[in-house]
Amino acid sequence: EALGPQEYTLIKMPVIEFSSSSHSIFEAAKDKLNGRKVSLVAATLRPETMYGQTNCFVSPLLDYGVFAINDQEAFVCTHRSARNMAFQGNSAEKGKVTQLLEINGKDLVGTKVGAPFCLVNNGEVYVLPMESILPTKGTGVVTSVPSDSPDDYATLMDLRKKAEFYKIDPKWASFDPLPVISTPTYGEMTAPALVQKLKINSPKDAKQLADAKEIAYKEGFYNGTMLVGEYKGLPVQEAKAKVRESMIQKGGALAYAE
Ligand code: A2H
Repeated sequence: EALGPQEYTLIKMPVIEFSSSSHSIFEAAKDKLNGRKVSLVAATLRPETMYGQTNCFVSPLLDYGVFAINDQEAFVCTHRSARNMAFQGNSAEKGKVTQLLEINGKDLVGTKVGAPFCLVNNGEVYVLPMESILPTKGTGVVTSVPSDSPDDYATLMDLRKKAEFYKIDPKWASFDPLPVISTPTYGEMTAPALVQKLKINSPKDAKQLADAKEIAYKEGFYNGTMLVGEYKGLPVQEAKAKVRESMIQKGGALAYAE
């Protein structure tokens, strides 16, 4: 665990089409939303991997709020993170949190969102369930990059295997990992290589996944080279801050610390 504040990047994923259950919930709250554009916001430590997003995750075990950010926009995230954002300059009045409605993660599953910078399926991906999401960090929304995150890869493969059990449409989990970063030891698919090497069979293999996560993070950051995007060919160490800055500049991302 880091001792100082963690510098996250919030990735803003505007809703393109609500799942049928969230559609009814948002329809019923039309007056409160008052025309605001709704986005899911995910906290990431690896903004340079966003080119390879294949989906987005929420926890079916958590309740989320829909918070008014201003007159035009509303964010879907945990109350805790909305409060943090309000103290970090993302609200009209410092510290003021305006919750418009509440929605369970389960109801968001199947929603189609736009993932800025994502090179998969023209930047349109689906919300899927991830039970290991903690309520105590980030926004409770996670962007999924199975090429570089062992947790994301293991969860995506499990969802594909048990689509019926998880009550998901197989189409939502159908986008394959995309090479984003090349590392000398693991090639162009660091997370799948580590999941195989450490014999990880499911998202419940917590110990091996923690090890894989640590290795993937270090390998990607210290030895990785960008394969795609604006900073293709650059070492990840140099590209990371530049990608982040560019994403923030273009309005698809926000700085966030906790
Ligand atoms: B990362 P740290 Cl490609 N619960 O983003 C569980 N995990 C969460 C979370 C929550 N509430 N909020 C964020 N996260 C994930 C990309 C990524 C991430 C890659 C590789 C590794 C990686 C795509 N998913 O994280 O405990 C988010 O996933 C491994 C460090 O605060 C976020 O960055 O250090 C990371 O965990 C934050 O974890």
